Amino acid sequence: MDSSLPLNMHGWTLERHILEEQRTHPDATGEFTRLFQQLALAGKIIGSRVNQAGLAGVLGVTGEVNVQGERVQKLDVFANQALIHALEAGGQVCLMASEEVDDPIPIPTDFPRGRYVLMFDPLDGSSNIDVNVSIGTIFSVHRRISTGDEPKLSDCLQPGFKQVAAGYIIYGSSTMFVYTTGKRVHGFTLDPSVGEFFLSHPDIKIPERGAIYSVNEGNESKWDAKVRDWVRWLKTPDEAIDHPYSGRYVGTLVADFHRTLLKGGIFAYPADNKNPDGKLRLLYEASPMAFIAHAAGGDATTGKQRVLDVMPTELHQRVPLYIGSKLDVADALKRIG
Ligand code: FBP
Repeated sequence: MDSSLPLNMHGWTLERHILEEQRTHPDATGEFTRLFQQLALAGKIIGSRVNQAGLAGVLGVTGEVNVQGERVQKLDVFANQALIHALEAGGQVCLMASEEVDDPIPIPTDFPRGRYVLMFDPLDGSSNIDVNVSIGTIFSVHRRISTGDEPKLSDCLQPGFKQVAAGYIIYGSSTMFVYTTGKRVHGFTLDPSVGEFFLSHPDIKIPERGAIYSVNEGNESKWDAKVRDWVRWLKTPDEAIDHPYSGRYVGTLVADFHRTLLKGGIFAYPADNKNPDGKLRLLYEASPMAFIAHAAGGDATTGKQRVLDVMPTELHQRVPLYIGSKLDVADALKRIG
C-alpha cells in the first residue's frame, strides 16, 4: 500500500498522508482514509479528556471489574465509548473488539457495515492513569474474512501477519499518532492549536541494536531461570558488547514501546509463574505492536514463535512478548529459547 512519498513534506496532516498513500493503491475506496479520520478523532477526544482528567472528575475507578479481572478506570470507560461512538456509524467497520468488553462489539443494524474489523485497547497503561504518566490507545485493523449476514468471532481471531494496519496514539508530553500499513511506520504529532495531527516522524526505522532494556524486574522471582539469566546478562558489565544496558520501565506498553521504536533496545513482558502466558493481550496489544516493529525493521517474539504467526483462539488471550531491535530480540531468543 505504501508508495515512495516525498517524506520531508512538513505540514502534512495525517489525513493528507493517508490520502496520498491511498492514491497509489489500486482498489482504494476511501474507506481506509475515513477509518483513520475517525480513529484520529477518537484520539483527539480521548487526549483532551486525559489532559484535563484531574479537573474533569474522571480520575479513579468506576467500582466495576472488566473481563481481564482488572478494576475499571473511569477513563477506560470514556475512552472505550469514544472509540465505539467514533467508529460505529461511518460504515467502515463491520465488527469491533475492545479490551474492556467481553465479546466482539456488533455494529448496530441501522448503521452501514464496512469490510474492516477493528480491535483496540482503549486506554493502555491503566496503572499510570491517575499519576499523570504517559498512557495510550492501541488499535489493530483486519479485513473481514467471514461471509454471510453477520460477521463472526473468527473475523477477530486472525493471525497478526494478516493485519492491514496497526497503530497507537500516545498521550504523553505531546499526543502522537503512530501507524503502519505494513511497509513503513509514520508518526504524527497533534498541534492542539490547529486540532490536526501533522507528520513529524516520517518513515521510522528502529535501530538494529539499542542499549536499553525494559522489563518489570519486580517480577524477577516469578521468572524461570533462563529469563532471569538473560536480564542479568543485559546488566552485567562487558565492554566488548556494550553492556550493561540501561534500564527503563514506564509500565505503559505504548510508552515503553514508543521509546524502544525510536531509540532501539528491547521491551519484554515474559511469562512467569503468575502469568504463564504473560500479561499482555495478543489481539490488541502484542500483535499490533509486533506489526509496527516489523515494519520498522525490528522483531517481536513470544519466546517460542513470531508474535505475528500466533494463531489466536480466544479474544482476550495473552502472550509473552519480547519486542524491539532485531539483534536484541535475537539475543533474547538465544538465551530464553
Ligand atoms: P492495560 O493497562 O491496558 O491493562 O495494559 C496492561 C499494561 O498496563 C501495559 O500497558 C504495561 O506494559 C503492563 O500492563 C504493565 O504491567 P505491570 O504493572 O505488571 O508491569
